Amino acid sequence: MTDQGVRFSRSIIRPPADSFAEGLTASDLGAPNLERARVQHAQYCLALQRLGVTLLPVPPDSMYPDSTFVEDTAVVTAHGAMLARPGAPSRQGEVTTIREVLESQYATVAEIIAPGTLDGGDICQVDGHFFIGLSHRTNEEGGRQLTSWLGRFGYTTSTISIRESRELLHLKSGIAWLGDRRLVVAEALVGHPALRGYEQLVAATEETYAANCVRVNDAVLMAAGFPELTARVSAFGREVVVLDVSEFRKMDGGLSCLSIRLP
Ligand code: CIR
Repeated sequence: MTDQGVRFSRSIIRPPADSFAEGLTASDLGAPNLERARVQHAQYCLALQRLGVTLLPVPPDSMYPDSTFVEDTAVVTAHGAMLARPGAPSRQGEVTTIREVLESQYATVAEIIAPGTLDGGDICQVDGHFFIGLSHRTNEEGGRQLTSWLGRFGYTTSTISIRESRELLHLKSGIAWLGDRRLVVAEALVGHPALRGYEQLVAATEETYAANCVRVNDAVLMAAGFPELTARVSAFGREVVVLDVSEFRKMDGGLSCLSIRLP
């Protein structure tokens, strides 16, 4: 099989909670506007639906300001789902509700256990292989547990440390799988040995944020405001859906973080 990790039928999404602006962020872009964030989130959901994806919505929960960034709470494959164990203590409780949704979709749900930590945003599937980002959220033990679980299904893994990078919170802040052996990568990851053999579309430093794009079925979702990378991805001939996610960026989140995409 080729191009695994680009076809999705369902997606878990969770609208921003009233406490959204109290979430974790290191950005200096100012406070997010909750109403605007909700509108942007609704447009994101509509885009997924238009691409043939059925939404599995989870209600917002103000106890967890970062809970709209659902991607960090799980890793899913065609063979099963694994609950993450987010590296930020304030986010660990988010997995409880996500577990219920995953259990409604999969016969069994595995989980990362302590002392492992792992954020779904650090995991990037490329065909039958997974890049595991070692970050300030995902540790080696979390990576080992995921590797061992994925190995049962014949998937392979390799690790990419982003701990030295100032601009990447998660691995997928700087890499996206477009299918057809093509990756979008941020400058910070260029030359990494794990990426050898792939065609790499490098996002210029000022467009690093747009490297967090998402191939969904026959289209690629991209953040608005990054014309150069958008034009280069469009040149591959797939539909590009440009979405404004400015309010999520203020909270260090991107396009991919807003959904857990299920094959
Ligand atoms: C956090 O710091 O955890 C959130 N404010 C942003 C998470 C973004 N998630 C992602 O990149 N996968």
